[in-house]
Amino acid sequence: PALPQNILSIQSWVSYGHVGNAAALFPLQRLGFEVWTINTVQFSNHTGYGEWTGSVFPPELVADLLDGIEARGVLSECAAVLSGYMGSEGTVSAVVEAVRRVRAANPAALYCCDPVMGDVGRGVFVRPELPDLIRAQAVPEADIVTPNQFELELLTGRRVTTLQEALDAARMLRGTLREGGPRIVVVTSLVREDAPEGVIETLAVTGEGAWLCRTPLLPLDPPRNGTGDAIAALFLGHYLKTGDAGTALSLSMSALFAVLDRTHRAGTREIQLVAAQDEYARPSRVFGAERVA
Ligand code: PXL
Repeated sequence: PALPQNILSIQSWVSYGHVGNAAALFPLQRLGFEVWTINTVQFSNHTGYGEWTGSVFPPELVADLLDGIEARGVLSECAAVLSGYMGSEGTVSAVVEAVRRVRAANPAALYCCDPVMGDVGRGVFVRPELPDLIRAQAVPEADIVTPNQFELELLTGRRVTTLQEALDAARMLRGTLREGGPRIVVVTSLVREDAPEGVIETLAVTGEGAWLCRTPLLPLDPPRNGTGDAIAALFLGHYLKTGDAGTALSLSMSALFAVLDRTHRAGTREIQLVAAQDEYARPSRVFGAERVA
């Protein structure tokens, strides 16, 4: 039997609940991947609670752990690198350096960068110097980027209120991704003026075209942290498995909807990532991805 593919995931860790690696690890394992986690922080819980305990790890830890992995002689077997929330300037450089080292061992390795910067309503919630660094250093190394609508606007300097504006901005961002890779932009949490009421959309733009996946908008208040982290992991996993962005979009959003639907019904603050485990590979309700360009 074929061995599982390996994904290096560099993100935060929380003891309680699900954000960062604690939102990415289990869905990817449940899809059959081996995940090499490097944790950039360990907090008791996500910062959305307003208080937490724990530590931010020094950025040098990323290279140190990668040294140890490399010493196992397995770096060339790394199929992809995934990064999310980056707490400091040092983490951005450390992640970019890790991507370069993985690519030196396996030139075919993909880098999926979730450019976590902020959200509609909350504004920028990372340190003010991070958006420029992510745009200048991380995005040009990426094969897949997964901004939400707010981050797409911040990365491109464009307003996005219609499907056409979303397509234009996504194509503009796509042009700044690494040459030679698949260059996929996935825009999450798209709420546009010219969409039907009561839905939330996710848009995938590649060199072949664009696909839109529409899922029911659930009343989740307060917003459920970790949702974007889970989407990036699920999309990367399904893309590695299928090699098709439209299929990966449909499967990952169908799985995510199942997680949020359970969360809504359970009424919990944390996303129901474990309870929804049977939905990752074969979602019970499939939302198709419609070709829009
Ligand atoms: O979901 C992004 C994220 C990542 N890591 C930590 C967080 C959050 C969001 O709240 O608190 C520690």
